[in-house]
Amino acid sequence: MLTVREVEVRAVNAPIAPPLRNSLNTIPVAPLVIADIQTEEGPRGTAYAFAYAPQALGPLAALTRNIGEALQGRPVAPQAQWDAWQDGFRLLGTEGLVQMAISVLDTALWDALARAAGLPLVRLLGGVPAPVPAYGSLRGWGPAALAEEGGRAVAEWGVRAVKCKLGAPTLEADLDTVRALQGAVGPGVEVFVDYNQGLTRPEALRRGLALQDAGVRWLEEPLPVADDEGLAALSRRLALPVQGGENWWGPAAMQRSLGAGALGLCMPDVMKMGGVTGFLRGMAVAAAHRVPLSSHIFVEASAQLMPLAPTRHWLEWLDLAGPVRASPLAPQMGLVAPPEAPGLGLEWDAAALRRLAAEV
Ligand code: SMN
Ligand code: MG
Repeated sequence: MLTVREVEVRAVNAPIAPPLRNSLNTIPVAPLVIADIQTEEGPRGTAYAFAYAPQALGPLAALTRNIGEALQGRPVAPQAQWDAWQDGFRLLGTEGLVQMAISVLDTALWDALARAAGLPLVRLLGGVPAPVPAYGSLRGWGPAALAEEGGRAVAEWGVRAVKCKLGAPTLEADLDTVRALQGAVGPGVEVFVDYNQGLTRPEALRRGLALQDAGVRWLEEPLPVADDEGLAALSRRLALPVQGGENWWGPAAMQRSLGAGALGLCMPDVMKMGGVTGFLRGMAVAAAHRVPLSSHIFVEASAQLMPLAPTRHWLEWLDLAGPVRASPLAPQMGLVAPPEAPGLGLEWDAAALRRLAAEV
């Protein structure tokens, strides 16, 4: 049995080059919170969360530190600890930064357990480190930038699918982007599109029908995450599957959406779902509904978890921690395999962390 000695929390601004763009935002840096757990017995565990907005970096680091402090002297038992956290924060609520802090601590606990066992996490959890197909999640905006980036993703990683952001003022402009990207990646590579919750119900139907005719293969977050009714109605009208889930705050939220028939495909985010524990429980929800499950960002944890998903689909290749990671990870011939190193297989580049450290 392992016992927590100390939890250390750091923050870093990892550059995103080229910046991540969508119809609303440009994100040039990834504000990351890193949690390191030192056990009494020696093994350490590490994980990171993405704060999305610079304004959230300090508060997320502080919450993670405060929640982490209470782990001192506690056993490294993430499943039991997860239930204790969900119960303990019931009055405050476990959406938003609280769930992100729980998620990163949970994942660091799992990393410590797997390192102590000398096993990659996927093996500790009873799976095999099978390679999972990855899609290239593109960062750019507009036809020219996306065609160039999409062509590069296919050439460099051998991916058989790419995803771009849409949500231009007109449908015609969105179709121009899709056609340019399709032309650049060629007919054997699937194209997915992501609206980041930006459309109205009638516009989602209008654009969805046109994108379906254009040969797009998934329509991600056309409507706000809470609009299960609108998403379910849209899903009934389209042959093009509606994708979503990166904004679920845990397995119960996932169950509500899938139970409502909102989505044909799902993609929970390990750092919003409640870490490895929440994601494992989410996999069971997807399996019960027979809905294909993809991952959202966090390539290291996703590489360990996706082989365990009964309805595994695609791993999203969008490598936010790459600039501060020492351990290599990249798709090879379109596949991402979990490394054989113990734990998540995640080692930090100490010099990069120092250079990019944020004061929090
Ligand atoms: C996305 C969201 C947040 C960070 C990176 C990317 C996007 C996706 O919605 O699905 O990749
Ligand atoms: Mg998305």
